[in-house]
Amino acid sequence: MKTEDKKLVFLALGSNISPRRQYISQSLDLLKKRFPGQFRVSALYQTRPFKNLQQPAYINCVVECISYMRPLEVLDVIAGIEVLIGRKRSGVKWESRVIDIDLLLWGEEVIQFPRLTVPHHDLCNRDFFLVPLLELNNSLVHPASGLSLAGVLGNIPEDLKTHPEVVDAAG
Ligand code: A4P
Ligand code: MG
Repeated sequence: MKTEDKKLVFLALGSNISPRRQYISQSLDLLKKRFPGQFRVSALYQTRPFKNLQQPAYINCVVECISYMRPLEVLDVIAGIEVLIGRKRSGVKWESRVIDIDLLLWGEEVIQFPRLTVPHHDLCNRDFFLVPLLELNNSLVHPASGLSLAGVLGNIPEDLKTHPEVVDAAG
């Protein structure tokens, strides 16, 4: 294994089907097994559905971990975990989901494959990604634009805000 294959990556998790915390926690356990070593998890945030769609509220969080895999291997790993947790895709865009795991950042790289775009294509519009991401590291910059993600968060328009609130232990 070459040291240049070692990357600091950020993954986002979201669930809006009950029991949301259980699906998140099971996904985190499975991710931890696939990404041994450094593994930091943000608080869990309750968020309103993005773009005010008529769907249940989400729980979102972000994980910082080390990957020794290639980006497309990581995509396959997270898709496999989604299936293990019970995600079924009906093909409907933005349907409710037991778990969605997205790859937000891959070190400071910009990656473009037919089935993978990193940074996540909508990172700059989604406070439910940015708030937990910045909780873990508030000096992150967007690898493509060089803009500070804290500044990007401050520019999200009102109609896209999901108002993340930390969920307490009982939530
Ligand atoms: N793909 C490309 N780039 C990536 C990446 N960086 N990370 C491809 C993960 N996947 C990536 O994703 C479709 C395909 O995107 C994958 O097969 C992969 O090859 P998917 O998970 O199958 O479909 P999806 O997640 O349902 O995509 P969709 O419908 O565009 O949903 P979004 O955009 O992910 O949004 N509101 C709140 N508050 N919190 C949420 O977490 N999530 C969504 C889902 C909507 N509203 C939300 C939340
Ligand atoms: Mg996804």
